[in-house]
Amino acid sequence: KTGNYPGRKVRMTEITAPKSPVTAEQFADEIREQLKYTQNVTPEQATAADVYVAASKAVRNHLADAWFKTQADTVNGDTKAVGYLSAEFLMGKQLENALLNAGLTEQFDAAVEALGFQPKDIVDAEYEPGLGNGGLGRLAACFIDSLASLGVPAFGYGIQYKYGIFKQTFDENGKQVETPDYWLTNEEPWGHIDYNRDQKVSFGGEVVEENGKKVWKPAWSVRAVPVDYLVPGYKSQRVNTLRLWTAKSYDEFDLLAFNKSEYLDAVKPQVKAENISKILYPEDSTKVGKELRLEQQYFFVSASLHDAIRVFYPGEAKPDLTTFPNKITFQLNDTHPVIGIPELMRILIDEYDYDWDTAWGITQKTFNYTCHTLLPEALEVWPASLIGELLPRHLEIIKKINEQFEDELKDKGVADETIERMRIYTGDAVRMAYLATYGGSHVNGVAELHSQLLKDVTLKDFSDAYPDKFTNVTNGVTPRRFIKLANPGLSDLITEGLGTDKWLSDLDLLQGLVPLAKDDEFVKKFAAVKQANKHSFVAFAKQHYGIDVDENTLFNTMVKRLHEYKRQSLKILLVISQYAALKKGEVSAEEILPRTVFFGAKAAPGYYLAKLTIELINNVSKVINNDPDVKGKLAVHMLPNYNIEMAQNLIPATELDEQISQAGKEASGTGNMKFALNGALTVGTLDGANVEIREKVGAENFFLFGMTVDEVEKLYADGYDPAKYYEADPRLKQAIELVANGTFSNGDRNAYAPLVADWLTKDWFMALADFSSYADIQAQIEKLYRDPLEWNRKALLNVANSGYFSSDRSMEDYLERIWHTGPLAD
Ligand code: H2P
Repeated sequence: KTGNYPGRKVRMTEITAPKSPVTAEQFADEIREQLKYTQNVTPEQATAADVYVAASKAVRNHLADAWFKTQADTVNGDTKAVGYLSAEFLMGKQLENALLNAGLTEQFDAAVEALGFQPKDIVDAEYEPGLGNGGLGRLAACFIDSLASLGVPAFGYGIQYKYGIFKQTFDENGKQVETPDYWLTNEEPWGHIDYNRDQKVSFGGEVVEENGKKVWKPAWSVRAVPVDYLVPGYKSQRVNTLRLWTAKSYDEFDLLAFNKSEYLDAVKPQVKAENISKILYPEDSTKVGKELRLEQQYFFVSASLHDAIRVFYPGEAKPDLTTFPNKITFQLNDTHPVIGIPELMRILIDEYDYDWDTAWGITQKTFNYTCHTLLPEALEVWPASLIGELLPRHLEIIKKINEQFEDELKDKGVADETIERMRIYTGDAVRMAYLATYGGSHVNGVAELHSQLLKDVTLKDFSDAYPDKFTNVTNGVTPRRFIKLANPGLSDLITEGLGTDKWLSDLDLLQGLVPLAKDDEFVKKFAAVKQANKHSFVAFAKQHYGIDVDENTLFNTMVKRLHEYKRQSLKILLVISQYAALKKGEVSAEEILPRTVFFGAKAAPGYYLAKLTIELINNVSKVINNDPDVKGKLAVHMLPNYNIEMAQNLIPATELDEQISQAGKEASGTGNMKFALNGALTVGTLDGANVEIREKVGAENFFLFGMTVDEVEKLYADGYDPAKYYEADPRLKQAIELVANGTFSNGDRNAYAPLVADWLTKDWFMALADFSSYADIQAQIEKLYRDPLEWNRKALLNVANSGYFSSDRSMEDYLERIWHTGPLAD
């Protein structure tokens, strides 16, 4: 194996797992040792939480040598590394995954049993870190898992937020309540804080000229301290690093102020510095904290770039940084880390004395940009005045980049009015997506359709001027966490069907299940696995949410961040119309198909309509679940605090998955992939990766409805009037009337008035226009569900044909199309 990548498919199934490094007895001793010397409890005193910490540390120790070796090979070898710069890494619980990848699962199970515990209780004792909002952060976590599993040297770089995404509960009125997520209150055994590899990050002040050189004199600095997480590859014997920065103050404590009894003032500098890594920003929230958010972005990016120079040029005072792009390639995960482009320019010019052109050459070669959205408002635009205040030198550099850019466009013969539209810096606005597109080598969208729309619409001018920069990499998910760990029953069945477990590192092998879809016995086994997962979820739901779920109903799920474009409101309107039909006796006894509908979604705290939608779902759920007329026929649950743990339990139990965003709005979706891989059928629109999923699994195994992108555009152009759709479909009219007349608000007609008004007069994402086709397709869904063998055959074909959606494949595509690197030599 060599590190020369181009064109080479990376497969590591031929690498055999390391021989189990310890026996169960030895592993139990290692846990005992950790209990004794680091937890300071006897095995008799130990609680599940103690054993969790001890076992985690024991596993971490097992990974240490592979981690050191990977680091050494990364620095000494000639394989370019990948730096994944991301404001979010939504990792999920670590222990089980680390055990799997270290090959220690069986030893662990036996060891903790020998200590008198149930393995599940130990695994459950872990507190899930919530350092991400949704798909974007989870994608980053899948990607670093895949890179390590492929043996590609990589660093994840981000922020160790003290508080991750808020914890969500609902009050007695069904409103979302946000409480801080104190994930670090207990001992966290995975992150190692490394005070000796800190970086200084500065802000504010002014730029002066000294001997003909620009010199930035910052006003204040914070200390960026790395917290290292191990990222073990599955059977690759490689362990990469996730380095999350935490902010500390250089002036911990002002003794003078303290001695004057100004106790609060004494800790002010500390608070100011530590605020930077205090909290993860909920996406799409209002303008609050813009300044702090920019501080966060610059903080982690500046620290990471300096860290990479430290790692790759150890001890060199005058490193030859023209080789930097051969050492590491940085992926900008959305616009959040884009300030890295002017920062690398500043480092090269101000700190290492390179001239502008050389610095620009290095910078452009170093960065690539992934866009994750089609909503213009989600592409960050910073006020230049704010950048000027916080990062005055960077603003100068951005200005100059923009000048150079405009000159370049003129040279290319681009028309003036086009250049006007493309400006990176205009008025008081700095457009980070434009800066990223110009400042890096490649730009990619995250599904075929999305990448096409980026080229045709969102970044059209750029794609016209720089067609070669644009490419697509369709997202993927890691089969280790989302099949093997989440769905052990299905994993065993797949292995049985294929006669090998190699599919876990080569997911295309799932294709081998296609012929088995013709084998009724196998399909029945598959159905039995689903039923067992439903059964387990019933217990999970009882334990975690205190709800009773009937496992003999269709499990129908919609879980994702709450956003109008994702159209949770379309789903709840359908549920209401189904409820109304049942109430009115419009559905004959034979036609009734008992369903349980699960929602899981967090709304950004400042997003009013999203929060009102949650409240509505909760209250619809209350009314339906307490109505004896529909008992056993329809149930609705809004599960609180959707997170990775819930996903791992709910997805394998789901039979029907909802991917119903307005066409042209969901960049990709990754939940859709997880559901298909776990044998759910999808009802969805032609949006994001749904398009490719449908192509792979076959149109006949996917419930398609709704307008296409072109139809949506045409309707916007013709003038969209949602009220027309309301009048035209009595099912829709009835559903909206029930919301408006107070059925779900104890008669209060005002409770949902803003939602109703929005539906009837605006409905920007056209839920009403798609309602009829969505409601119509339900008959088809229900008909198929009545034939369990056929339903499960199709579900199995979804599994068999979704191997493409492995994040290993996504990584291979990035390696080939963007990063031009590959695995470390053995
Ligand atoms: C976002 C997009 C998804 C995409 C994901 C990863 C921002 O996730 O909207 O379509 O799959 O990034 O590329 P989310 O909506 O879950 O926050």
